[in-house]
Amino acid sequence: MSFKSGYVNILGNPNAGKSTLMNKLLGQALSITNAKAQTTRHRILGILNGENYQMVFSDTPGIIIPAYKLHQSMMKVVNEALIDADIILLVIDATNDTPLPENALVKIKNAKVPVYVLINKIDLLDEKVLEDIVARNKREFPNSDVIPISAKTGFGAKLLLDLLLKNLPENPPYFDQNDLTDRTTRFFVSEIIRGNILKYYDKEIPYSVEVVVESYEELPNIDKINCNIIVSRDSQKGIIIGNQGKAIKQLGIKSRREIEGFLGKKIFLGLFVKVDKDWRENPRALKNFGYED
Ligand SMILES: Nc1nc2c(ncn2[C@@H]2O[C@H](COP(=O)(O)OP(=O)(O)OP(=O)(O)O)[C@@H](O)[C@H]2O)c(=O)[nH]1
Ligand SMILES: [Mg+2]
Repeated sequence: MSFKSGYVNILGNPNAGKSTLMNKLLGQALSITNAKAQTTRHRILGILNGENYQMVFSDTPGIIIPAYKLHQSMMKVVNEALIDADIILLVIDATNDTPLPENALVKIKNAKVPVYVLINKIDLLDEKVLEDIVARNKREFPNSDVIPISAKTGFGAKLLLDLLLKNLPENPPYFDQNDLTDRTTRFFVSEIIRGNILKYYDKEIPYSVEVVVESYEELPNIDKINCNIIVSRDSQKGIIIGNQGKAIKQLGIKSRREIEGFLGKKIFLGLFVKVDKDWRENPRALKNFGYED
């Protein structure tokens, strides 16, 4: 049998459940997820390897109208994902009827590749409401399959994977068949810490923070990792550290455990807080932190 391979790019509004869906389809928690919007800031590839196929999923940042340079970089990778997709998965949050920004909607509707419209979070809906939402989306996307799913419970995931496999183009694999992602261990370490910051801090902190791995030393029984937590203002530094360092200590304990689970290895984790005013607007800082120009 011939080999099938292609890019399946996951797009949609912030908080629609894109990262949860990719993790479910991969059977692995690769991308961080959170109830707060704008969790994902990069394009993250998750690769599903089968005997005769390789599905290259792209998790992408939620589509927004950019307010600062960080957002512009986030939307640049969304646009790239719109262009290089073999198949587009448009994830719609059935519990939130905020429309997509018009320019993105037009691009998705005019895409030359199959677009599957996934009505997500149906575990939170009753049937009648769901029927209305499906009907509305069928009118809006007459050329697409509209599929109800729950990325959280996995409802619809098997059906979706079968459909994707059927529609995947014939191609040799794009990546080594042992690869699970294009991202490095350092990237996932910093994302796990940022994920915990999203979980344990609120107000403006989740949107003002970046995490950078400063050093990573692999020893036989333990990895020694030092990370900088970058914030935009002095007052945020105090919040991250907390009264007598209690908050950052908790953050370190939770993050260490999660990273150890991810790596299957013991780690030492050092966390340091640095202020870099307006890093979200500074092209040099953004480049240093791995964002596209
Ligand atoms: N009940 C329910 N919750 C879901 C489902 N899918 C996602 N969620 C929740 O919705 C929130 C957002 O999920 P994410 O996967 O982080 O959403 P996202 O689209 O990647 O968000 P951004 O990266 O911010 O654009 C999280 O709290 C998820 O647990 C679902 O099918 N059912
Ligand atoms: Mg996400």
